[in-house]
Amino acid sequence: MSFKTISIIGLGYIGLPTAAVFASRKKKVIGVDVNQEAVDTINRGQIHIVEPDLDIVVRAAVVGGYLRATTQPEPADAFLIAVPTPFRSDRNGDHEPDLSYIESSSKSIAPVLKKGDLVILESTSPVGTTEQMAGWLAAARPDLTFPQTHGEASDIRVAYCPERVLPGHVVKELLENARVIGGMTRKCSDCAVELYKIFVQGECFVTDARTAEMSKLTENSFRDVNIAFANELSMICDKLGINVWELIKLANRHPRVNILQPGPGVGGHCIAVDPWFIVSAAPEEATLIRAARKVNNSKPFFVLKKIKTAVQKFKSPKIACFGLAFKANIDDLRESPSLGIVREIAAEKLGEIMVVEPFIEALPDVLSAFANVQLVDVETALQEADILVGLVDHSQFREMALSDLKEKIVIDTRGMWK
Ligand code: SAJ
Repeated sequence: MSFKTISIIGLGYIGLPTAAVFASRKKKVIGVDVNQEAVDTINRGQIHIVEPDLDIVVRAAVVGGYLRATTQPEPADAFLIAVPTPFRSDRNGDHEPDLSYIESSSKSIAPVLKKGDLVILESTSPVGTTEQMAGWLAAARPDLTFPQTHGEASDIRVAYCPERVLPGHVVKELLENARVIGGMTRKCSDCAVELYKIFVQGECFVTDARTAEMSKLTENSFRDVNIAFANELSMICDKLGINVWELIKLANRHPRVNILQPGPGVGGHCIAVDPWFIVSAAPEEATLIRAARKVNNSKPFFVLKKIKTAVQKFKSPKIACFGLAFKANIDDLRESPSLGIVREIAAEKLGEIMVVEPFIEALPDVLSAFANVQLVDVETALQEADILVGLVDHSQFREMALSDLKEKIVIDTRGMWK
């Protein structure tokens, strides 16, 4: 099968880089997004998200005439759906996946599907979503046949292929990472492998759609559980007066131990979300995965308590918060525990707050609304603050020379100022 035109539905953190790398292989790529502003930005050869090197690849793709964005789906040989799958809280405080974006994307491409097309779901999804998507497509196009009813003989091929790229390294990891490809039939998988081989240099491992869906959720839950272990250790060590970073370093010298790093909590839009998809599918069985989520969600409150204790030592405390991003060396503030902590100390009026975040130019709205919060540079924060709170281990913060700290209280949630 030859793929002349490839359409990517959803031009966000995954869809846009994917569209651009297909285009860089001289494929005609049609990017589809409901956000007109994003579409216009891309068509100017610019990007609406921040990711190293992505601007160069997108500009080249648009200028070369290989990538074009639109709000309306058009016919193509392959469709990749890369839209968000958020969750909504249910009555028990657990979380239900929200598949409405996948549903609306499937319904929007259904009218332009033709015999022989391939549809791939890339969005992180609960087990069974690919079959559900195929069901939506089949209901909208009774004139075409689909794998769930016609197996290998179907007109349309359907597969699930999760992305696994690390924000901040997306362009490199898209090319180099191995891919798990779960077709609804063997032919569906083979067809999807052929598509990804256009740019993927890593290995493509074939499985069924449900295993591929679970594989993505498992990878992020594995990380969440392991970070929860580190975060729990940090709270235990605080109680016992032990330096958790030294402890982890020592324990990790054991040949079969590899503990991750504690922090102020787990942020981003993947690791703090995906485990809930497993919990919601198997609530009675997923006890460890649920507990890990709770441990990680509790960590910002532990940090807040530390700050509240520290401010009591000063009449009018000045608190410097180092970092707002959800992790080191990126500008992404989404689901950031650090941002949540700063917002809380601002709302509780614990003192004058100085935020140092070299990756942003202005405070986000949730903070600029507070009169007691300012964005400052490292020097001002170090000179003026009574309390230094290390929230994000940006390289610049790690390398800071912290000599004159006599009167200051240091709360280092990342172990960067050892
Ligand atoms: N974190 C810690 N301690 C650690 C490692 C991370 O506290 O030792 C925190 C980070 O500070 C951050 C959060 O965890 O707040 C998540 O960061 P991350 O670097 O672990 O992961 P993400 O969310 O940037 O990307 C993850 C990756 N998944 C895995 O590593 C298993 C990536 O490969 C996935 O593609 C991505 O989720 C996704 O899109 O699902």
